[in-house]
Amino acid sequence: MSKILSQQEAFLKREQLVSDGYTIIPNILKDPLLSKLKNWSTEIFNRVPVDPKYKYQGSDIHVYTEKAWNKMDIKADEKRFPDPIVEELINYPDQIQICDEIGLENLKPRDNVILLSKPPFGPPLYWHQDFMNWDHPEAACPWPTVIFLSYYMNDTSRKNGCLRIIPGSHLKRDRLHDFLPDAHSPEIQSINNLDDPVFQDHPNSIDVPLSAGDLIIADARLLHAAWPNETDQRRTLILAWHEVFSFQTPPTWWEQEIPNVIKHADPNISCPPSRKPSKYPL
Ligand SMILES: O=C(O)CCC(=O)C(=O)O
Ligand SMILES: [Fe+2]
Repeated sequence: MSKILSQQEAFLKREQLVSDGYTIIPNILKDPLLSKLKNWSTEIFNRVPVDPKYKYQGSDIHVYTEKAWNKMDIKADEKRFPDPIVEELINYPDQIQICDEIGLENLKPRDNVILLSKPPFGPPLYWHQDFMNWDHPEAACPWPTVIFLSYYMNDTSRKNGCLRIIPGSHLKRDRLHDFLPDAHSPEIQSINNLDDPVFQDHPNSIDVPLSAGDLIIADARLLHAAWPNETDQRRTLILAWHEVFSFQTPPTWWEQEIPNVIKHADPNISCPPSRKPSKYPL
């Protein structure tokens, strides 16, 4: 099988994911699956109205693999349902190959995708991070443990609401950590003023404009947001959460120090989920 990335390129992507909290591999998802996903998501968004609660995320539609769905005991509705296309995306051969080339060991998809839309002239998305285990020593891992793999269905730019990130914020404390409400909580969803600090510009933020089909991989702890959509075209994102490197085993390629809090963590420790950074990031 021929490589997608050279060894050097794959190494640099991995370094970027570890130190900046994200990496981009251009042009991974191609036709026919890209067009199929575009049409499939457009059809869903034409059918399903957005609850105003989700106005900043633009939508909140979770679609499951048939296998995951059959293990769950919930009734399908327009916002939660199974579809075989999810399996097609999660098992997309070039995506699996690229993750392997980068060295993402023990990669475990959560077997669903989240459809996030930004309708024409939709508002910005607030700053947030999506990690849910901040009280656990896992939060101190210098390597990622939870990542999203995402594709935008359209080319994105500042004009139509591209992603914004604060590189390195998955490992380093930022003043935002001290006042942001929990991601996607009623508190942040009910903000009604676009001048609120949760939307403010940040001196270290960078725009992440992408082309449709580019793969972006990011650490769940990374602070991110999105610009408003100032165009008359919908901007759609398909995001799949994955676990990676089972805690507390470091990547086989890890050469740096392993923090004591991870080395000496009780392997049976269990902590209630928390979206709020406490001790970490330092
Ligand atoms: O809309 C985007 O570009 C990002 C969405 C996101 O980060 C989220 O909904 O958690
Ligand atoms: Fe997010």
